[in-house]
Amino acid sequence: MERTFLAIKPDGVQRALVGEIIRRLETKGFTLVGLKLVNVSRELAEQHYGVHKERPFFPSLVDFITSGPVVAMVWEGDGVIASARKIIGATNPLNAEPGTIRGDFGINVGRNLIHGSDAPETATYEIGLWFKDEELVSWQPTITPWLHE
Ligand code: DAT
Ligand code: MG
Repeated sequence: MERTFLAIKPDGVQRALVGEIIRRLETKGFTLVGLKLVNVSRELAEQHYGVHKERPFFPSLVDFITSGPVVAMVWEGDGVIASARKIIGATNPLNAEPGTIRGDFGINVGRNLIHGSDAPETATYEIGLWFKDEELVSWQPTITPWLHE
């Protein structure tokens, strides 16, 4: 079953959007298999955002993601990687459609509330970076027959 890594950034936690964000993924029908509150180290932040190392915004991005608690999550379901990216919305909240998390709650690219893996390879990398195997819980929701034909 496909899995993705999502993280509610410090702005989402400070703005009390944790429940709202989790609700959107839960009610869509995806399954939560990993969840923890993390004070992100600079080392973890730099590994997580390694692909952006040369970008001008990299230092402020690392400062931001290490500035307060982050809710790290792994979600499971058919097509969850691409679907979660749609639920999250465009990188710049001003371009994100209403109805998406960033479109509904954000106004600035440096405060865009949530991270989501963008492809199967990055999902695998990010899940392994943030979670130990034993922190992930495989379970079968009883609503499964009501979500899948
Ligand atoms: P996404 O988070 O939608 O996958 P990304 O991987 O391109 O976007 O960038 C990672 C984060 O870096 C993004 O969530 C916010 C920040 N960022 C991206 N582009 C930026 C820019 N032009 N100015 C400031 N921050 C930016
Ligand atoms: Mg990205």
